[in-house]
Amino acid sequence: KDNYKLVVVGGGGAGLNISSRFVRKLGKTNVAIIEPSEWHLYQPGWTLAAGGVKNPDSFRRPQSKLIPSGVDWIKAKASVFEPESNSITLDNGEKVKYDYLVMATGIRIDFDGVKGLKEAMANDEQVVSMYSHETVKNVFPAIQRYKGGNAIFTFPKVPIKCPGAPQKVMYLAEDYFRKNGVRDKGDVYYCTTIPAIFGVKKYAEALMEVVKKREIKLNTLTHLIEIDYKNKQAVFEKLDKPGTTFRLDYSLLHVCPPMKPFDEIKNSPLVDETGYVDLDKYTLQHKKYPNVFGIGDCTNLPTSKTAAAIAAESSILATNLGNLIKGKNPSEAKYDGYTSCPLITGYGKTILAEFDYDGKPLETFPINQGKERRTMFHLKSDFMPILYWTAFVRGYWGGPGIYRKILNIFSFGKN
Ligand code: FAD
Ligand code: UQ1
Repeated sequence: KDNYKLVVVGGGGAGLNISSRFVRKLGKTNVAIIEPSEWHLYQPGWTLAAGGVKNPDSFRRPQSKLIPSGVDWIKAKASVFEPESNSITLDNGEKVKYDYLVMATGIRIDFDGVKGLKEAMANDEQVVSMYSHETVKNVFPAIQRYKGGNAIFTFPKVPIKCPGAPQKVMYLAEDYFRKNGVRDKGDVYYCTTIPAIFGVKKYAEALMEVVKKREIKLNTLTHLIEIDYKNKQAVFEKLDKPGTTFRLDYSLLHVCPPMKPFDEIKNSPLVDETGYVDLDKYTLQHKKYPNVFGIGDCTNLPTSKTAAAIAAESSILATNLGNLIKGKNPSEAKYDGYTSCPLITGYGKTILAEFDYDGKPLETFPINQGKERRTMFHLKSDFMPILYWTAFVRGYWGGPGIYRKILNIFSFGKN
């Protein structure tokens, strides 16, 4: 078949959620998903795997079991986009045409983006990164081998997905060091390129309390540029003093690599100057091509890139694109930028950050979520994977918005 009513590019959480919703609206054989890879990765699980809480293999499932029935799986990469003629050329040379297109290709993790990173990870078992299915399994053993010295955790230049994740793994490691009697044998460093521990004031304040209490050394505006594994040193650039670099010895180095759009997307007419799909931030409709929408990490929506954001975006997109297909108003629903980051601060402790485009907290539960809580740790580690596999990828989870409205009837006196 060469023309579909709807083509979805990308079979991550965003693409599966949207194709599930639209096969129900449009019927069998009218929706196709273009996705080259055999496996779907539940990336929010990687923090738990890095902390030794769960087995990483439990976070990977075959796409063949997830792509909704009735949706045609085109197992190829989309290479060239021609939105003027509603056409996509695949990497096998075939063409696919569509009436409507949803872009959901995610963001690329760039292991080549730090000089010496790949060599260091291949040659020094104390240089690790949870940012792929293949490498996440090496993180916890490295944490277990740590016996003292500097344990360094890095945060690259933005944008990245789940901006809380690089510090969640640090808090788990630090907690592990304490529980195993090695915490006083060295220092724990968080080296981040941004000016604060977190981008939202309420949660930044809560996290600064944690950083102080746990005696973590916070280096802001500090950018990892090179790893010299032969000398067991990491090289940083100070962003407030251009041209200044310094070296830190490490005995454990956890790297969050920089991230960027995939080349096929960046080179397409669908993106803005930064290489992300150019959308109206409220309606999720493309700014130039009205029959194109976008969702998730591949977009230029100015919110934190998370699965939680995708859940909220999915119900907005379903309403607006659903309306457009029926000849109704494609701007009916408006996205407020809702996103969420369960900030794990130790084994059994989590601050559940939830906020909108303006960095205003939008908390689901009628309690102060700026506190470390055991309930929120279980929400993240036990409930979220169930919600993800049973409801989110099947297009039955559109974010907690309606529950927030109901639950907050009871939130008298909450700050
Ligand atoms: P992806 O999951 O990256 O999927 C994109 C898909 O598109 C891929 O399958 C890819 O193969 C495909 N693709 C790419 N290019 C092409 C092409 N040219 N043609 C066809 N297909 C293509 N979020 C939370 O909400 N809570 C958390 O606690 C949380 N923790 C996280 C922890 C870590 C360590 C990480 C890495 C992420 C975390 N996230 C969290 C973020 C969340 O995982 C992502 O935001 C989400 O998975 C992105 O989904 P996506 O569908 O946009 O992209
Ligand atoms: C969420 O919806 C989601 O995606 C399914 C996540 O990723 C796994 C999350 O981490 C969070 C916190 C949410 C938001 C859900 C609730 C109940 C607050």
